[in-house]
Amino acid sequence: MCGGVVTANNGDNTVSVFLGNGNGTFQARTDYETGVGPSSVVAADLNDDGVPDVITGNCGPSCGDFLIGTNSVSVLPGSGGGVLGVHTDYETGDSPHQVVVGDFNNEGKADLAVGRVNALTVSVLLNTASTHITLTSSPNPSHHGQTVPSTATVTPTVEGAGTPTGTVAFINGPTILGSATLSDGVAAAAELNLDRGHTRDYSELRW
Ligand SMILES: [Ca+2]
Ligand SMILES: [Ca+2]
Repeated sequence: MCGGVVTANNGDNTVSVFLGNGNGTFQARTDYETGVGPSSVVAADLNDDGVPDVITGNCGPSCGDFLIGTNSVSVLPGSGGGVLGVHTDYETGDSPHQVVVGDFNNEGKADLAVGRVNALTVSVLLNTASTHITLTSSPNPSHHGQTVPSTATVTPTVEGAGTPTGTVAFINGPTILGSATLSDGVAAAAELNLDRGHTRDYSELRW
């Protein structure tokens, strides 16, 4: 991929993606639906999967008589090659005209700041994307001294957030029992030895 251009199409409720050919020319556009009335657009990787996502500000008549927006921002997750997924809309309050991206609470995830024209206000939308972890072990319950293979499945809580990567640490209180690297969102731990008295899945899990 050689860069590209994305436009906000206020009257059509879409964005258009024009992929570059690397020589200053572009391929034919592909349109993707947004919330009502996109009036500004920016591209940034919000879900940290290495692929740019597209964000639009959807400003209504308060930003211009001809605008039809609904006071929201739309987020369209990128899946690579300029392809965008289904938009998710977030309410912003009146006149959300321009959107910028930055980590405004300095915790490692990109957030949005929206300049609201009539309100003379900047509204910040913090990135709350997270993961859900399911842990299975067998045999369960186990006997003292018996090794217990365990598997952690990590899924994103936000649609289109991509497959989690990293390392899962299986812990019991302050004790790390083992660890495993995620592959397609699944970490299969080496067989773990549990102390006497543990009869169920471990009480904590970090990744
Ligand atoms: Ca992304
Ligand atoms: Ca942040």
